Amino acid sequence: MTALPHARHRRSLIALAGIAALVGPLVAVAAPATAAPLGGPVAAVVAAQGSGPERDFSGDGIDDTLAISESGDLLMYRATGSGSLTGGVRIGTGWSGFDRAFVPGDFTGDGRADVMAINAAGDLFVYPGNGTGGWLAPYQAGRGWQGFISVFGAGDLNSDGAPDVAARDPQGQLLFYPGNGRGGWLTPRVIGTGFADFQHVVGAGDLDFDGRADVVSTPSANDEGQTIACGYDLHLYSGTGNGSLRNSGAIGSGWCTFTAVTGGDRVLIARDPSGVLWRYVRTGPSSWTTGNAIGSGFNSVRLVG
Ligand SMILES: [Ca+2]
Ligand SMILES: [Ca+2]
Ligand SMILES: [Ca+2]
Repeated sequence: MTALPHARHRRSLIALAGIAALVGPLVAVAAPATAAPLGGPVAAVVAAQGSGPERDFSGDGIDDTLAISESGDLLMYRATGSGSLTGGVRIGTGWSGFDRAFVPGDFTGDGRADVMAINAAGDLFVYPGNGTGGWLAPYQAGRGWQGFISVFGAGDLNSDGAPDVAARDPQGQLLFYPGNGRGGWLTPRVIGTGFADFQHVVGAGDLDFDGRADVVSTPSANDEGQTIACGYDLHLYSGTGNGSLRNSGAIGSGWCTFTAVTGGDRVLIARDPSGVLWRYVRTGPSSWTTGNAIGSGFNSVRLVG
């Protein structure tokens, strides 16, 4: 295990309480009438407590990797039981217009993983997965989402069974957008500061094995104008179960070279500069598997985070 990070690299995390309203994205709580799949009791489809974003789109129970090609095709790479990826299958077209796309897990509450996508105008759309590699009718679930440093599926940070979303604004605030389990939102709030300089921040499930979903960050390769040593740099923010986080220090090193990182349920998948994807599985409160190379050639696509 790594030691605690050098103080220069440590980021403060200040929980802010009592914030009633946010200056930022306007969230449309109600989905438009075109959204068909929002019915059904939430209790029947809740994910396990502490889970990260579910990413099984094909329906075989194994999380998949999604990416957008240069021509705008949405590609699904099914994973085998060992994590190795099969060839990409096109499951969507016209995705080049989305600046961001990520997997929140099952946002709509039907037990099937979904995708969120944000266009240049800041409109956020939900693409509900149909469980067999296709889609139910997409719908708009927000506006004003342009301008964030990143937006990502945070897992179920408030332990209510519904997956949540988080975003980093240019001031470094971490904003928490709780899902309502039916394809809409509960009231967002700020849950941290000092997140601007990280290269990647993702939810990856319960990494410290306390039953609550957590968040990790990786540093920029060039930090504060200097090229930093690539150590002590996968940082854990432990979820408290009520939507807030606490800084739990470094849980890995060498992560500053990765050009993309996605999180699943106690799994991180990271792309190295040569386009190879590496899979790391959290096996205990302080242990990872050795990274396994699960695919190559991913420099020509954008990973769906
Ligand atoms: Ca769903
Ligand atoms: Ca939640
Ligand atoms: Ca945890």
